[in-house]
Amino acid sequence: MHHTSIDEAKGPTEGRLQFSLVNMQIGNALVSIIQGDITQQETDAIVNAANSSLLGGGGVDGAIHRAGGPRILEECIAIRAAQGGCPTGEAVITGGGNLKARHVIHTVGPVWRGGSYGEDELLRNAYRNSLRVAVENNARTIAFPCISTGAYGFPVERAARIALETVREFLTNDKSLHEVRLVTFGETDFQAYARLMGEGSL
Ligand code: AR6
Repeated sequence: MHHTSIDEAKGPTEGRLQFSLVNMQIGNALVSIIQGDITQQETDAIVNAANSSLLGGGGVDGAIHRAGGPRILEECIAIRAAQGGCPTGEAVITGGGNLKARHVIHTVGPVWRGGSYGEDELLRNAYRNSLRVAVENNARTIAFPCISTGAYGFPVERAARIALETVREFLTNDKSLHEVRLVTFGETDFQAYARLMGEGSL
């Protein structure tokens, strides 16, 4: 069942309002799309759009490490020592450091190379494996950024469709998650999700 609404929610984050759009129940979980800053989310876990080195970077990765403090990077370095980084489409977990979230799940989305190099499947894997790792660590609520759509150049609407489809598929079988929050940063990403939800694509 669809509930489509635009609400002003949660008050200002870093000087701008955070808007929430479209809440939809799938199984036991609420899927919500918001526009906001992922570092400010109070979900059990937030997902980082990392790279295979796990050593940090720009974009959302930089923002999470800045806001979360050095402990997150220390844990990433330990994971790297143990397993040699994180392959594309896989996910690893650390604590949340100074963040409100208890965990950060670091996943690596694909670099967009035109669409015929398995990018769709790799992006699907990044969402699915992040959800799996969240459940394995008893998270009930999780927030995602728009993985791969920044520095990695994945087309926004195509990525949004994959995100929604993968979340829906996962929630059809999972009974433990209570909320999956898709956090858009820019207006364009927010509107891509809004269009898809409006079409009833989820
Ligand atoms: N909250 C939510 N979303 C954000 C935030 C934030 N604070 N900051 C940026 N975004 P990107 P990628 C959005 O480039 O494409 C890094 O250097 C941003 O607007 O962060 O997966 C890594 O180390 C965009 O919609 O990730 C990798 O090397 C989305 O997050 C590489 O970039 C993803 O953009 C990964 O590239």
